[in-house]
Amino acid sequence: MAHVFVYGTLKTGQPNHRVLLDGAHGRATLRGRARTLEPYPLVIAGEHNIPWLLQLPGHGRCVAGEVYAVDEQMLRFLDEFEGCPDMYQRTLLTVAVEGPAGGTVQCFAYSTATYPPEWLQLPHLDDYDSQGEHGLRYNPRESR
Ligand code: PCA
Repeated sequence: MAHVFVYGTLKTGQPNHRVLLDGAHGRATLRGRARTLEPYPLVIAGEHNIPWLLQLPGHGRCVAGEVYAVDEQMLRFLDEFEGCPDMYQRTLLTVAVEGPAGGTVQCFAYSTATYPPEWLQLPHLDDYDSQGEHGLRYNPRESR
C-alpha cells in the first residue's frame, strides 16, 4: 500500500473524487484529512482552471487535503489519470494527519515542477474548493 495526498479535484466533494471510489480502478481507503508540513504554492491556472501544487516547498501555504492508502492498481490508474509525468509529477511530501490516530506521514502527491514562472504570482490557496469564492470553475475533462 502507498499513501497518496490529494489536495485538488480528487478530494471528497470535488469534481474527480468518484474515480477514487471506483473499484474498477483498484482500492483507495481514506486515512484522514491532512495538511502539508511545509508550505507549497497551490494555484488555479490555465484555461481549464486546474489546481496545481507547485514543486517549490517553502513558498505559499500549508495545504489541506486527504490521505488515501491505495493499492498498486489504483496508483497506476492515478498516474495515468493525472497525466504523470507530463502534466503532474508524482513526488513525495510529508503531511500531518488530523485526529487522534494522526501523526506525520510520507505521501505521494501530484505536483508540478514544469510550470510557467508567472503562475507563482497567482493567489496561493490553502484548501482547494472548485466552487470557492475565487469563481474559477473547474472545467471537467469531459467538456474540454
Ligand atoms: N487532482 C490531484 C492533483 C490536482 C488535481 O486536481 C489531486 O486532487 O490531488
